[in-house]
Amino acid sequence: MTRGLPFALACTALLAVACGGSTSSSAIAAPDDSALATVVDENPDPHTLEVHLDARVATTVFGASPPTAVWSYNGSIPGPLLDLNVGDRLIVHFTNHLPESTTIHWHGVRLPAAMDGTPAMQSPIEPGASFDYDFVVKDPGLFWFHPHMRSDAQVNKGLYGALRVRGANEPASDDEKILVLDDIKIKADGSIPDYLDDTSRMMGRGGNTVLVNGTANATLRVRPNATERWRIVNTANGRFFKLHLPGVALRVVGTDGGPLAHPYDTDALLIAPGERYDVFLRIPDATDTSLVMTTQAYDRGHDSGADPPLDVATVRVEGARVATPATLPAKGAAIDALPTPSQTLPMRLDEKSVATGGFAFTINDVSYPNIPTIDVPLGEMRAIALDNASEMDHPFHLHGFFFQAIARGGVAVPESERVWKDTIIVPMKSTLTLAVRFDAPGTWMYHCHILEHAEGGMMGDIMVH
Ligand SMILES: [Cu+2]
Repeated sequence: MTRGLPFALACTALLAVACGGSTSSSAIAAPDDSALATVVDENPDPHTLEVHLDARVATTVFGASPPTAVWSYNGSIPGPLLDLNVGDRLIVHFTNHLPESTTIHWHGVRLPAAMDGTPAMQSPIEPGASFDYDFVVKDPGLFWFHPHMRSDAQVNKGLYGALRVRGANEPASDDEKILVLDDIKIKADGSIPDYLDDTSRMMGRGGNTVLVNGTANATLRVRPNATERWRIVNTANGRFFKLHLPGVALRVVGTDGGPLAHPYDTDALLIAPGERYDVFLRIPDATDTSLVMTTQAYDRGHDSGADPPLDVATVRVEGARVATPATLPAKGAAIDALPTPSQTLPMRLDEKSVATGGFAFTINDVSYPNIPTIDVPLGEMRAIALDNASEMDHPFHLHGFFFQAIARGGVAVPESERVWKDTIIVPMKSTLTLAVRFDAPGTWMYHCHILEHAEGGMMGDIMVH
């Protein structure tokens, strides 16, 4: 299960230097910016991935900037890829070497609540302390891990990593990449500012440097005529990516909760913080050419639509042509509708200025931790009726369960758009109703995944028992 063992060992030896494509001093002649750091599997059982992970201060170099002090998992940004198959057990021996307490939340993974890494279910892991995470992965897809304490600051400093779970009958591709998208704000001296200016508090911290797998100005190397599969996660605090690759359609075949029944093509793939998309694409049959992937303008409120497009990565077409590329997937297994819930949980999302400065983000006019815990009997269905009364989009995330969107603006979501999600955009000034079966006991958090909004109060607990 371990990929590239010698590289992982070399990374361990470097200690303070980030690995996995973040270094500009790599000895490899043609850097592959799509490579993620690896970690040693200490367990001989092929169905168990057992690793040591720590959170530590490290130094890395982003593009042409001077060195940047970051917070990292195992010294790299992103942290090492955790690569599993459905049904595998993951054991993570985690140690906190940061100067403050932390936890790890496994975003999107259906697991026992005690392993979910939230303040509701776990004591903080203090500096110098350790905790073992141990669970079985039940669902195929791309997931990610990050702290759930001061998440706005800790994720911003670099604490995030990807977790891939392969299913039994995955569609074939010629090549496969994972793209972990982020943006960071770095100053001329290479340091990450202790923000929070008012714009960051309001919109979520927007960076000035786009990162793909921890690399600024990344180059993704692809073969002419190849069918590529890209699993993409947006780990940014606040930036919505709207990916565009000139002349190449992205066929969306999966999202947060696994494969779609009805894949579709897009040339503008919108990905809010916390969301994942699984896409196939056919690379142009033109060797030694380059395409620039950009993130396009998108209005998520407060005049953000005026922000200019940014370059995300250069897609470099080179190497041996693929004569017979894999077929783009056309159809997936049907997704059954959840039963219609008989009870509804209304949630009105809003924002307001507070007299002491800054902003409060509210659910039903209250901010976390003052939002009353919602009780749901184990196994029952609920509708979550989201009413976004604010002037900006909020990506709503629920821990522990996948949900289905059943109505937008009071109009039923058609079967062709039925998917399993754990994070979904609630557009400004709109309503969205979700259906959830609460079939796992424990206290589960729900919150906006713009991390400044979550930490600013748009977060609550649901107790299932
Ligand atoms: Cu929000």
